[in-house]
Amino acid sequence: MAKQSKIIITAAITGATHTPSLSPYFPSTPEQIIKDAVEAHKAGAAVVHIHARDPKDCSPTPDINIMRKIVTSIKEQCNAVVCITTGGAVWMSSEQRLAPAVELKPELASCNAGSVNFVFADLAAKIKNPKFDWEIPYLQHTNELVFTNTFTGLEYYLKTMNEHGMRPEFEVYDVGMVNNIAYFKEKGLVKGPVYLQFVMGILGGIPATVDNLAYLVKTAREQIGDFVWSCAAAGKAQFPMVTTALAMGGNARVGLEDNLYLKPGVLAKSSAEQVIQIKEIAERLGLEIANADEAREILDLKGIEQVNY
Ligand code: KMH
Ligand code: ZN
Repeated sequence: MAKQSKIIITAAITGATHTPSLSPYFPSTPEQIIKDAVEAHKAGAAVVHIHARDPKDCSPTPDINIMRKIVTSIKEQCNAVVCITTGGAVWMSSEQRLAPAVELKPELASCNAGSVNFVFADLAAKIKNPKFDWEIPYLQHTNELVFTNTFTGLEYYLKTMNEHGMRPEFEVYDVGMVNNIAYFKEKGLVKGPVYLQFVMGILGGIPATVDNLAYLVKTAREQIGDFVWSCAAAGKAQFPMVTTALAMGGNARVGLEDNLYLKPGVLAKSSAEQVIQIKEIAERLGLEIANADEAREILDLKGIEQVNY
C-alpha cells in the first residue's frame, strides 16, 4: 500500500463515557454535539466520530431520530466524513448499537473488534454536584459490565456494513483484537483498505504506552498485512500517544470523547482546541493534513452523496 501522503485527524466528539458534570465544556446535547463537530472539522479534522445523546438529560441514547438530526445538521454545515458509532454505550444491545448506522448508511462506522472490560467508574469520584441523577450510578456501573462484541456479532456487523458500503473503522482495545480482524479478513468479510483505530488506555484494555503501540502496529503488519491506522488514547495519555502515532506514520484521533483536557489541569473548551493542538504538532513534524475528500481517497469511502441522511 502506497505511503500515506497526508494524515487524517479524527475528532471524537462526545462518546458514551464522559458525563456533563465532568466539564462545563463537554458537548452533551444534540446542538452542542453538532456545533463541536462542525468547529472541529473547520479546525482540521477530516473525520468526526459521532454518538447520540438525549436532549432531555444528556445521556447516551441509541435513538435513530436523534442521531439522524445530528448527522444531518453536520452534513448541512460541512463535508466532514461522519463516522457513526456502532459501539454506542456499554449497556446497549448489539441491535440497538448497530441500528442508527443501518438506517443512516454513513461512509464510515466504528466496528469494535472484540469484547473488553470498559471501566470508567473512578470518574464518579470527580463529580461533587451532579447535574443529573443518572451520572454517578452510570459511571460506577461500568465495574459490572463487559463491552460485548462476539464473533457472531462481528460477522453480522461486517456483513451489514459491506451490504451498505460502509467502511468499518476497527476499534482495537487490545492485541487479541488484531487477530480477530485477521480472522474475518481471512473469511473474506473484511474488504480493503483495512482501517484500524488503536484505542489505548481504556481500563480493561491495553495500557497506553509507546512499546504497546509499537507492538500493536507490528502485530497488525504480521497478521493483517496492509492497513491504514490511527491512534486514540484516554485521558492524559491522549497527546503523548497520538503524537507518537504521527511520528510512527499513523493518523490521530483527538476529541472530548477520549479526553476532557488540553493539557494536565487545563480543561479543553472544545474538541477543536485539541484538533488545533495536534495539527500544530503534525505540522512541526513536517506532516500535511488531509482534508475530508483526501481522507475519502485514503480510506476509499463511498462518498457523502451515498449516505442516507
Ligand atoms: N463507548 C464505548 C463503549 C465506538 O464508538 O464504537 C464504545 C465506543 C466505541 O465509543
Ligand atoms: Zn465512540
